[in-house]
Amino acid sequence: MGYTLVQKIIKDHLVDGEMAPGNEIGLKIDQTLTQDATGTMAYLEFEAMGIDRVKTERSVAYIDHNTLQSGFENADDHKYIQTVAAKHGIYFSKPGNGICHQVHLERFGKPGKTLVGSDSHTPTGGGLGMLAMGAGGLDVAVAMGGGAYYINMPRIVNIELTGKLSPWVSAKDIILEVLRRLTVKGGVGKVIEYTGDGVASLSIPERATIANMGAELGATSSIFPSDEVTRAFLKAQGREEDFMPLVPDADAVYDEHDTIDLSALRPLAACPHSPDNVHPVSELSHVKVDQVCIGSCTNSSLADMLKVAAILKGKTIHPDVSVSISPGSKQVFRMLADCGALSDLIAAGARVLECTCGPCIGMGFSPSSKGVSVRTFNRNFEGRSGTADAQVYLVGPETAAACALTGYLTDPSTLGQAPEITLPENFLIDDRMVLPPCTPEEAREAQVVRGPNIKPVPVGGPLSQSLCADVLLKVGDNITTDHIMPAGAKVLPYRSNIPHLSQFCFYQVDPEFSSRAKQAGKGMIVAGANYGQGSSREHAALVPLYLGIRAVLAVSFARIHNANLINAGILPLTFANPEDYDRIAENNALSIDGLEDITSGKTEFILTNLTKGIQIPLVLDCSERQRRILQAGGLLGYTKNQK
Ligand code: MIC
Ligand code: SF4
Repeated sequence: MGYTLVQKIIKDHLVDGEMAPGNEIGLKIDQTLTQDATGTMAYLEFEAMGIDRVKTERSVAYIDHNTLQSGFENADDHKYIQTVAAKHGIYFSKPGNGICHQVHLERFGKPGKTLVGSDSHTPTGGGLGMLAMGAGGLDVAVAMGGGAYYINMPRIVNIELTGKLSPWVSAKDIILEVLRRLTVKGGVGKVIEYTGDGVASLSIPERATIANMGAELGATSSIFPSDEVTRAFLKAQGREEDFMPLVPDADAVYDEHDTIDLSALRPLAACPHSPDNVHPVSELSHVKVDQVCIGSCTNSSLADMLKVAAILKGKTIHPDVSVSISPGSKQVFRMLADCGALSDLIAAGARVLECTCGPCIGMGFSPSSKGVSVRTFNRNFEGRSGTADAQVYLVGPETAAACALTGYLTDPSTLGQAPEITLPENFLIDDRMVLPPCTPEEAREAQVVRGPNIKPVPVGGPLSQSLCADVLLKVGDNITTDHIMPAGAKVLPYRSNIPHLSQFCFYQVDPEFSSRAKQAGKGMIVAGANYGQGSSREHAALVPLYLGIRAVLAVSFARIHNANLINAGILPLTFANPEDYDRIAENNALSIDGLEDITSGKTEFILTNLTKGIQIPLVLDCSERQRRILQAGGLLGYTKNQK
């Protein structure tokens, strides 16, 4: 039996476990990336491990999220990351060089390699045929130190692409179609492999758009073959030597299979407030638009920007619409400027922002009250834009540009002939904003600069035999890490300051949560299905830990958040019978016994609801290694014990 793409990469990187579905496997990691909003914590954790120099082939620290700098905090964090990176062998991509995923794709990604990044959209690298995965900062720190990265051996879903996209339809519409079919829970425990004759018609940035938004399916990763299109992209980036062909074996066996006929797709939009709430744009033409945002790690390539510029060229943006443009990288920005397209965008009335995440993470450009914002981004969770009652729609660049002109949600094919864009054969290569690390000799003397905003990482204590605590919060299905630990311009500057951050925990869900937790000193959270979907931010586990949360009882968990809870030493327990979710209410007093047996492999634990006088079976579904981590009170303690 032959291997699929992902099985081939796993086989080449397997250092622990067996490749049987569901088994925990440890992978050697070739490359890591961090961004600044999760990077400070990841590097504090790396320092706490006491390792001098990273052991990966390439580790890069990007600054792209926290660039508003409305106080000293972000700039201090940037300085910390720059100096800690230099000392420990990590490349540093300066603010202004671009969004981590776009720059990594352009300059560092390599087919056949593994990449772990402290950002959930790290799978963007799958567009180049890498096995690229998002993780919490602590897992990235371990990988930088040469430790394995652990995942459950995924089920492999083959999505076969046939045909060719029609004019005005883009890669974004393909992934929106996948989201419509599979939903935001549909990818959990799976890797999506794209094959079929339709693949050859997709450029690397288009494949990257699709792999990027596989994160919204909850998938472990998404991956494309590495073919002649990959070679041409790497050549245009001046690094053809990084190319290696990678295709699945002809007799590879997949766990699931689906087909998408690209020629049948029409422009789609994900409606508020979930990336899987997908409808044809043509059915939404009554929706009046206040704002259009173009960019983010999903749609900020040169081709995306050129398409938008060509649609807006010689026209004027609708008087009631405000348009932002954030190119994905310095390379994209300069090439846009050099060919005159930037001028077309400015002339049409677009507001050009720097090449960072910006509005995607609520870093400015929040919509007006109840405002409709049409974005080429990947997430439209309630409140994420910075405006609690905004209505955010996710679309491709062509649709976004059409909305900018008409002021309504507009199927771009109604505009007439689609513009043709031509991409240059060679891209503009200028890596001066990527600073190489110190040599090992220089590193001995190099100083790490820490500002006053950097506070110690909270560390959990060893697990006790029983857990008695009240339910401090009960929430429903699909709770995102943006609900648990919101981002945005006001909160993000405190990513390295957990005590300060703690006051914002769950504040859009229940503004009293943080003070109630501080008063109680300890507690549990009860949740529905897919708890912790969305970002990789380990702050969504570290802050609850700081607030005394010892266990989360849920119908099911999202992959990265589940790992982050375990790494923080918080028990992620699922209901043996999902209906038992209804038998626990907020403020109920609960007790879980038998936790001394956690490392014995016991999976079922009995919870007593002391308030209601009933018992409920719970399941701890984790590997032996994770049990030992929980026993030690988290991955930091566990890693230290192992040294
Ligand atoms: C996001 O898109 O939510 C983020 C901000 O990039 C996060 C990381 C973070 O919270 O810092 C992610 O996707 O992992
Ligand atoms: Fe940045 Fe948005 Fe991409 Fe997250 S999803 S990395 S905030 S651009």
